[in-house]
Amino acid sequence: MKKITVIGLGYIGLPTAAVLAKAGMEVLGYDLNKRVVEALNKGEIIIEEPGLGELVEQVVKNGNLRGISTLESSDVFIVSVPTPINAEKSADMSYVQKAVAGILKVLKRGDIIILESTSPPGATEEYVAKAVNNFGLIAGEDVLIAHSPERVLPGKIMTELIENDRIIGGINEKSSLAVKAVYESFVKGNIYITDSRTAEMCKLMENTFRDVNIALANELAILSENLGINAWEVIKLANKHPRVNIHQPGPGVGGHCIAVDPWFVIEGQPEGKLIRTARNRNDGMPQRVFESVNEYLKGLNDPKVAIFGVTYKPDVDDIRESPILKLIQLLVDSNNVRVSIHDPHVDGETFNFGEYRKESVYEAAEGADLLVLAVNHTEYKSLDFNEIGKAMRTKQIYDTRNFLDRDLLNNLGFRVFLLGRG
Ligand code: SAJ
Repeated sequence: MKKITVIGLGYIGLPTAAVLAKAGMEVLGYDLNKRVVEALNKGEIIIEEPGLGELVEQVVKNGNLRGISTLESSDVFIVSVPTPINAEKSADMSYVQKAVAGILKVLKRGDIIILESTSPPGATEEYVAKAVNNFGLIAGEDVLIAHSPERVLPGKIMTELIENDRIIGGINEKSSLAVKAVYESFVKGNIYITDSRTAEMCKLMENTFRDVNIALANELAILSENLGINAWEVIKLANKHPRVNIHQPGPGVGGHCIAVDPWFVIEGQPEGKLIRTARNRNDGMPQRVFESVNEYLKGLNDPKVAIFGVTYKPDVDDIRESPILKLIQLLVDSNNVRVSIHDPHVDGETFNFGEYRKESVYEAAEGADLLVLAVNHTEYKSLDFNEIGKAMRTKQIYDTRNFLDRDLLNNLGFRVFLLGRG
């Protein structure tokens, strides 16, 4: 049985550690954050992800997974630490470098190192293989190294981790084959082998593909607003074509992946113009929504807006790179509108604008002149808009996701604005 250490117990590392433990491996979970490690050793988690809590409890209880704060000798190291983006839009590889430096302290001949963190092309060679060679062991011979990008969808991680196909890009074939054997212990999808640079680029291009497509949908929404067309109707009908799949417009693209990865592709590449334009189009959406909000509040005395949802997408507790935070920042900075916020998944203490957060939808709507449906959380589908309307000063709703039942709201006396409808 192999001893595996997972470094970085976030949305990817912890689920990976748990499924490996379930597959019968002896798994150690390492994190810099002591709170995460302490929780883990009690069989608890501090993030939201369907199915994760139960599995962690089970594998900690049966002794297959344990949290550590100091790295120990191991047969396999899986690095799944964040690779955030710098102010100048390049990858911040410092967490990866720190993880690799930690591994070198306990590394021995025959070990395997897997980089799962999303990284720019060339990173596995540059930050892992080179460090191992400099340390005095031969990368690809003494220590086998590969990039295996995670591709799971937050909210569905526990099934996608097992069912999805997996790409493994070794720095040589020997590395790829050894790493393939590790993932075969729990992956039910196909496992494809390639080189590390190709694997890095695959992961980045998957998210870039989505970003560029969302940018196209957002552009359609803006043009439709200008032209007096309903973009949602266009999308519905155009998507009847067998080879067309227009994505969903919205108030912007968030999360630590799609809003970030395209920048890694064009890092140092001035020719990546299309990708750059798409990124800017999506990043511009909070400003566009902000302008519409101002338009809908025009003429009102001391207006108040209630923002429903702050996470980067529905039914998660993750606010990283959320476009809604940008929207709130614009509203707060403008100084001419009062703001209240509601989100059932986010604790007021965990984000910058927590002071504006209200516990109930009615408190958030109290005295408001516009309710902005910013995130389509499932809970928001069944709200009592009759009661919400009574709490508001002006019955206006701006649906940025085409999520709410317009006829019902109209019948309740609401004026309904829809992003993408002219
Ligand atoms: N969004 C739109 N319109 C759409 C789809 C999404 O505006 O049509 C927005 C969402 O509101 C959200 C953002 O895009 O703000 C990203 O959401 P998402 O659900 O598309 O993706 P993520 O970031 O949660 O997960 C993505 C996935 N990548 C792909 O689908 C290609 C996932 O498989 C990756 O593992 C993950 O990135 C990652 O970790 O890289």
